[in-house]
Amino acid sequence: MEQEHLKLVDPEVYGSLQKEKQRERGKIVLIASENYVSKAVLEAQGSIFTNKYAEGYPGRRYYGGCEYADQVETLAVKRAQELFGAEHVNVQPHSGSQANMAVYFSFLKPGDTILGMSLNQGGHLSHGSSVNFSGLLFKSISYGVDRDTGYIDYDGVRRIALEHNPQMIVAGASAYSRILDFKAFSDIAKEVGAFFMADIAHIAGLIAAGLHPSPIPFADFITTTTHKTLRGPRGGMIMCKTEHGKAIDKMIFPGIQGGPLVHVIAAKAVALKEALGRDFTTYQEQVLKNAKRLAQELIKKGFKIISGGTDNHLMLVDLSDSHITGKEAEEALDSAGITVNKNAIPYDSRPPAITSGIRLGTPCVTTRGMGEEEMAEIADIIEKVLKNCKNANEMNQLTHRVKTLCEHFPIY
Ligand code: DSN
Repeated sequence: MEQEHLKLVDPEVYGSLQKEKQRERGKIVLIASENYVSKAVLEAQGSIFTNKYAEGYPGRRYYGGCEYADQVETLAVKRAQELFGAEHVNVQPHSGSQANMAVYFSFLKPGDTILGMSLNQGGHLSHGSSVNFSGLLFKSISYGVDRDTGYIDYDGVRRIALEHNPQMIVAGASAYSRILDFKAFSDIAKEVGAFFMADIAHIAGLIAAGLHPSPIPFADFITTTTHKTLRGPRGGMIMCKTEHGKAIDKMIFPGIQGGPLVHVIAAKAVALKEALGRDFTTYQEQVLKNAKRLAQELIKKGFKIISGGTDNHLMLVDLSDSHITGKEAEEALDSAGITVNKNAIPYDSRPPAITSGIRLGTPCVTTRGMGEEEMAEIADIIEKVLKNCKNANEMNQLTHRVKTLCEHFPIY
């Protein structure tokens, strides 16, 4: 029996875990930032490497007994270097936010200016939001998307950069469905003498598979999480040129973190090995095909998608003209077994806790093996849920259709 010890020692946590397993198996997850890791990644992360303290870096630790911790960290670093073509890699950040923090703290002074994408236009908290350390400790200015096209307004980015002279320009987003032009950002950064950081958390898997242009030739620093399209354990990673490596390593440890999570690093190594395999490219190609098809089907049904479609794994559905808010849509879909997140759309008139949009992504459903036909079925269910969420009979039928899909494409 799986988790027999857990069941015996802590039936409450065991119970929650069983329920979570049912939830992950029985619902269609369209949260763009989530994925299902392989059993190999799970085994590495749930391993005895959790017992080990390994402050420092391979070959220069502050504890004895680190020889196997050194092995897995070295493997993770080498694999990331090969996968992304990066000169220097740090696999110790506990999260994407800590990866970003390490970059800012290494190369900026408090009060310096960061220019990042506005949170309510698709950016991330750690790119300068006023409620986040990045906006509290640094002066933050932001760019956004063109109101009509939904695409990043690069002329606008340049104009703001020339006006404010930021020390750091950040490219990267949590809810932007188009290709990021890293060269354009890099040119602007050079023009104003700023560092350029690309946060590729959402699109790391696509970049690794060569399906989104890489920032490696253009960015001073590249940060990412390892658990989204990259399909690894929850965690962060930093890539940079060799010349910046020492400062980054020193800022991660001892600067802002203590002991690295060796079990997570082991799981990162496994996920990076998986990402180097041919199957991974096929998977990412399908992620893109599925996202395109889902967007097309929704558009056919009359939904508005910000920017008119998607080039990556996600899309933002604009519900501002419909009778339902983002929050209500999230709740209605969840009650039919489809998990999404409400999301502000650019220039949203509703507050962040309500919103006028939902964000949909295809990494999870693609990992389950679903293809374009299933995307058409999911789009149909979404449309009917949003129209008929008050009709119990209709909702029962839709819930049944979700259940059937999940049974045909089992996970774990
Ligand atoms: N919270 C993540 C997302 O859902 O996009 C970003 O870190």
